[in-house]
Amino acid sequence: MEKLIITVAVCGAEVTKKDNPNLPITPEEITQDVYNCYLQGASMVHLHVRDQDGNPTQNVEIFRRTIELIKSRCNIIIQISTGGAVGMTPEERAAPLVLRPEMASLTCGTVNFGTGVFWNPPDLIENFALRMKEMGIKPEIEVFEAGMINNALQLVKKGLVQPPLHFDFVMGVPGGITGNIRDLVYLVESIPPGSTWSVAGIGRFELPLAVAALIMGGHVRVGFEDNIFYSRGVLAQSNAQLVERVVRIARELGREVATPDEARKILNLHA
Ligand code: KMH
Ligand code: ZN
Repeated sequence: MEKLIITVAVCGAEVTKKDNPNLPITPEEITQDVYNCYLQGASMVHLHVRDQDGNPTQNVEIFRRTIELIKSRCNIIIQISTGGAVGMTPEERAAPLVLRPEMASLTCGTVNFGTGVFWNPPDLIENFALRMKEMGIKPEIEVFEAGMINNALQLVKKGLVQPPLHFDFVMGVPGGITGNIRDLVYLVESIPPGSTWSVAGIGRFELPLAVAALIMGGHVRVGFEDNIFYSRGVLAQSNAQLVERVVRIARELGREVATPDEARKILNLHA
């Protein structure tokens, strides 16, 4: 089986220090967390940043500083978020693409997101995909609902995204697809041959879906963006603790963990 790519989503846009005091917020805290996760075996970071009050922001300078700090510590693949937070404008969300990270997230459809709506109409998706293509940034196709796979295939038809595609199935968001294994199998069977995929299970779905991906040959995303608990009612001490658990289970299953450069080869990134 292919080596395992572990992505860590260290802070996201929604979780607060009140939810888990171990949440990294500043560029320095985020960098330290990313580095600790890298040491445990993470080869990619899905990156959001926060402003000085801890609110989600797509501010280019905060992204720039955070990316510089991370790059000064390790060679982990940096995948910035273009999802940002519910309610941000498309221009706000796309702003950090000017930093030309290796990868960026690209959600391929609109979905209810808790009490809000994560708004991704066709013109927004196509515009983001075109910018990524022009800047040589590989998209991670974020799938919150099965129909988003078909939307991604339309982008391929229009020449806006180049196969092989890399998908991330975000499962268990209230408003999106469930976190059941049955639904994961359906999503995996619905993507084109030659694609790579990872799964980000939300909350209690994180661990079972990670284990399923390990067995099915997929890749895994963990981190406070998706889940702040280690076990039922017990807060995780750090993102690294969540990464370490996946590495441990992978080893038990005989699945080797990819370094960032090995992950670059698997994902067809020009390193
Ligand atoms: N914060 C969510 C509304 C992404 O990063 O691309 C969207 C999100 C997806 O986190
Ligand atoms: Zn995100």
